[in-house]
Amino acid sequence: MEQLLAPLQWFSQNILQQPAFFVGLLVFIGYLLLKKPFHEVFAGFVKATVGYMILNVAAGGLVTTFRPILAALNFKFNIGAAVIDPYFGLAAVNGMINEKFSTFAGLATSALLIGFFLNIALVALRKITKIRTLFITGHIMVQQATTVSLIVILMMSDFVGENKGLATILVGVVCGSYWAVSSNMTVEATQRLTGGGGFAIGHQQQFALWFVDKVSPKLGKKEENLDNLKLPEFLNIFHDTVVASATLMLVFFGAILFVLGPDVMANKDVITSGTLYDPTKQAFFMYVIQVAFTFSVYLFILMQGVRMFVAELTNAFQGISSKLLPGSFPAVDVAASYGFGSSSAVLFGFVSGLIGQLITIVLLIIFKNPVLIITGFVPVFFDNAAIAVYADKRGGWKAAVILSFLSGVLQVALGAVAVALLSLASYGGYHGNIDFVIPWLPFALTFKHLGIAGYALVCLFLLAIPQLQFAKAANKEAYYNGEVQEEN
Ligand code: ASC
Repeated sequence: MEQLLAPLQWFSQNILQQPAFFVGLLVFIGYLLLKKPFHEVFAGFVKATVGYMILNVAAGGLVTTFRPILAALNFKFNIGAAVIDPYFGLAAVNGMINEKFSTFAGLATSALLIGFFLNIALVALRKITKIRTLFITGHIMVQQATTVSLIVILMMSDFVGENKGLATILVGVVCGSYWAVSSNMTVEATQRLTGGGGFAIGHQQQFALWFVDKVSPKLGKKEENLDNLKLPEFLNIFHDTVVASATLMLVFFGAILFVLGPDVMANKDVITSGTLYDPTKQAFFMYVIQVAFTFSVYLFILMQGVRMFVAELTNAFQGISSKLLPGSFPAVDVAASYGFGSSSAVLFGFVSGLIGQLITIVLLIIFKNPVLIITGFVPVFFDNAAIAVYADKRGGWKAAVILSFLSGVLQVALGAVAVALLSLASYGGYHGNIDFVIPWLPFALTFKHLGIAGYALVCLFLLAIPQLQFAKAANKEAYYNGEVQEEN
């Protein structure tokens, strides 16, 4: 038995718990299955692994830059702060698991594998399950499996105890069901948007996109779309993600740092890690700009790393799914949809989502919420851009503005609830994407109050959704091949 377990343990420790090598290995296997020449298999493995390592370096940089601000906020106002962004969330959850629940370290990657295979099985059985989509966005799956790990460990602690195997299965099954079902919900909307593009969305806002596709026609007219609207020229600078994120960081962290002041930021007893402000070397004003821009530097590096391994992983997964599951829809990164909308929809979504977030943050401060919520770049940009693109297509600019604004409000208000529920304030972040407030916040509460029965209920709820979609579809054949239907 020992001998049998040793290789498994080696594999778990060296590969499964090291996402960089795990992702590299997936690409390696995918390319082998695709019968690519060996030098391409090798190159794919290197790009995926190094890309992931770059992501790790950048995530570490974000945390070290943010930690002094967290410590200072805590010292001066006795409040925590959380950036609602999946990378800050990832770092926060990993920090908490390593510190408080070390038995469960590395759970997410094994759970990811279970979830991925469950998704494959659900598509293979699509005549019964009615699921047509395979979620192949690897970096998103890592983030989501990690957040869900914490939800399961904390909310179901009575049932799970210290049992890592059990927790891994619970996380894997609910993630796999969510990946399969939520991406399947985006087929019709995405086919309509792209004119039969043949893909679905596997990202962080599938429930929102389904909702947007349903309600947008009631909010406005699709003829009055954003293409016909002129935007002020200066807004164009925000098309560049570096400019957009650096400006955003400057506004947020600049304001916070000025409120904290030079004395606290130079206090050695408060700032025990990260960069301390040194008044003899630098003006405080310049220190503030430097810190704010440093966030944007790490975000840029991070996106670069993500881009490297996502490109490889998507090719590899797509290869696997087209071999194993012909006729299924790959569920890909939401950015794939942007090119099919009005050219200014992305920017419009970002701006109205940001306004929604800012107003809600101010309200939380006025009402003395114990945690300061800070806008993160990824949800406010990618979620709300996607919402505006889909909404504009079906209900014009009015639907785009209303729905991305609403999403910004919910991201902050319910994000604050999630931070409190999961005690993440002292770790500095929460996932923040719109699906990680709805449906995941109600899911977490169901786990908390009903335990394993609640867990079963959530899985059943998820698996019932494609059945309802199928029952409602007028043309059953079109349901399977995703023919564009004007209304449903
Ligand atoms: C996310 C996330 C990213 C971006 C990227 C958008 O949610 O974690 O890195 O969105 O996938 O293309």
